[in-house]
Amino acid sequence: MSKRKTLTEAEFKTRSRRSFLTGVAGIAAGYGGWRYIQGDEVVDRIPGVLHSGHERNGKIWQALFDGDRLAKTYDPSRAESLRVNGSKGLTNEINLDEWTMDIIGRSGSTIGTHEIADVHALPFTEMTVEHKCVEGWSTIVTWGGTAFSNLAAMYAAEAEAPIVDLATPDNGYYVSLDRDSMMHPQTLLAWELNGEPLTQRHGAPLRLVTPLKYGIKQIKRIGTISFSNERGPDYWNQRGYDWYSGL
Ligand SMILES: Nc1nc2c(c(=O)[nH]1)N[C@H]1C(S)=C(S)[C@@H](COP(=O)(O)O)O[C@H]1N2
Ligand SMILES: [Mo]
Repeated sequence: MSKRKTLTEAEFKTRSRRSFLTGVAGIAAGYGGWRYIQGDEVVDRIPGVLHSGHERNGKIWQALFDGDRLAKTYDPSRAESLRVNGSKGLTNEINLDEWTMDIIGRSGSTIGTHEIADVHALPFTEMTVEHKCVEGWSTIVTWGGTAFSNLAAMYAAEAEAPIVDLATPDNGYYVSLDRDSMMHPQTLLAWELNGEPLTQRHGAPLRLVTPLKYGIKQIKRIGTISFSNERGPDYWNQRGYDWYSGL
């Protein structure tokens, strides 16, 4: 029996309201609204009126999140090559043989350190999904790696924490995600792209892939994973994008 929830009327209205709000924002932006937006208070470089829309969308998506929902998957023959987009935290090449990843518990202390071989030993999954960027482009690609939940199972007690924060080794890029999204079966720690080992610019040796969120959350070159009770710093949220960034 499917556990998928049927939308109640109230939830359906909420969802319609979201489309309505998106529409209003579009009209406001198009119809001479630019001056109004420009004059509005600027929050983190994004005009306040747009920022509040982003936050509202984020809250609504989170309320509607259904852990059973899967991102659409495609036949692997549909996979295309992926552009490199975003290089924060990736400015230097690293020695992949020396890479290790630290796991930090809620107390703030390191509770584990892994070499890539530890991660490669976990069950392997491949999936062909659409990678979507907030800039408005998308590409169908095949990712290979292991479900984050397999790593989390090694830290069962700490993995009860509601938030997971991830950062590059140099802290140049960092994201914060809700536990439900991290434990979703399509959220992978990935080391392959279209059947090949990841290149450094695509995040080698290990990146996050989570097709129910925009690319901004899919951090390349993971250096630390922290279980937390509170949302940690999030690079694009600090610059005005909604924290949840759901799809
Ligand atoms: N470390 C790091 N990860 C990152 C970014 C970045 O700038 N630095 N950009 C993000 C964005 S906006 C996108 S769309 C994807 C792009 O992944 P790709 O370069 O493999 O296409 O990486 C995400 N992860
Ligand atoms: Mo992106």
